[in-house]
Amino acid sequence: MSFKLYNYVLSGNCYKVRLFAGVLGINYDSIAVDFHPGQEHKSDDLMQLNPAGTLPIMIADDLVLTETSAMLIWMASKFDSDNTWWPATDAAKTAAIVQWLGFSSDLTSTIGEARLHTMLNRDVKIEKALADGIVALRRIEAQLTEQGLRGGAWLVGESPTIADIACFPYVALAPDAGLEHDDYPAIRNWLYAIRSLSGFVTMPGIHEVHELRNEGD
Ligand SMILES: N[C@@H](CCC(=O)N[C@@H](CS)C(=O)NCC(=O)O)C(=O)O
Repeated sequence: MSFKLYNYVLSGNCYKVRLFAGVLGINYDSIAVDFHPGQEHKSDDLMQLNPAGTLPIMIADDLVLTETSAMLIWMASKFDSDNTWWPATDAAKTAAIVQWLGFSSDLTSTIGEARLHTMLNRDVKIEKALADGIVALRRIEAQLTEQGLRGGAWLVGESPTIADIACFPYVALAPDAGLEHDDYPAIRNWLYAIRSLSGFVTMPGIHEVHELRNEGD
């Protein structure tokens, strides 16, 4: 196995890793964690591995990784022989990708929090989470519109990168939090492009492209 993943099926952050593994065609060892209602990610054993008490946790080679951005960089560096998902020698592109990796945390703390509220009844400041979530969606929409004017379909450059993988889950899952995609045409095209990637895997709340086709297509 390439790595071990402490995983929860409904977690958008765990899904980043599962999605990227699918696209890269990597097998891994998944350890299911009872995040809800069991709160197993706060157990002594898992807090020892990750004092932040969050999922996912990745064990890779001698590393224990607890930040999804680090996991995506590690996976791309190790398994993407074409170096397109994380073009390490291109200073401008990697810097732009890191900007979006940082932004993906904003998606967790806005749309992700609002989703925890609607799905798991978590006590959060829902109005603020939703308002900030809309700001985040508008920022992605603006970037994708600008990229589209240059003929591109992805957040950075001309091909998909780990920036797209990191931002995809909570944008795609926004309707779970009550934020629909209707007002964001560039986002809708981008979601479709990612869902069309070879090796794409789903999670509850995100459909495969073919599921939306009419019967007989
Ligand atoms: N900085 C971490 C954050 C991961 C994160 O927030 N994970 C959520 C699940 S999607 C979590 O474990 N939250 C803890 C909780 O809500 O109790 C990363 O990017 O990997």
